[in-house]
Amino acid sequence: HEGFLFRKLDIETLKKSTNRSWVNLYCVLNKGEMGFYKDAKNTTTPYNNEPLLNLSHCHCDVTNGYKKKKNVFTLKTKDGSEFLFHAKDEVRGLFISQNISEH
Ligand code: I3P
Repeated sequence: HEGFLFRKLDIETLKKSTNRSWVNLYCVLNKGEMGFYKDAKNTTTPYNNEPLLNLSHCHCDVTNGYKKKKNVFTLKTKDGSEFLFHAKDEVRGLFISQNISEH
């Protein structure tokens, strides 16, 4: 599974992140890990050199308090970071978050 999603880093290792803008990233879900790339054609160099995210230690939530956009789900990581992901519609948001949660 792969595709573009807008992503915002809300909390970085338990602290409010300083880089708070939405970034359109090419997200690749493969073997229980998620990688983030600026460009769909180049999935060898990750965005910001971020390591692959091991999804078995992550938690998704579609019923979060974010009100400014619809179809936003959160992903909490093991190290206490929290991403917001903006999906194009509700079905896609549910589908993606379920896929993430299955790992
Ligand atoms: C951020 C950008 C985000 C916004 C965030 C801003 O500014 O406008 O879209 O989040 O607000 O800090 P910049 O691009 O200059 O970093 P929302 O879209 O969720 O409002 P925030 O700091 O209240 O999260």
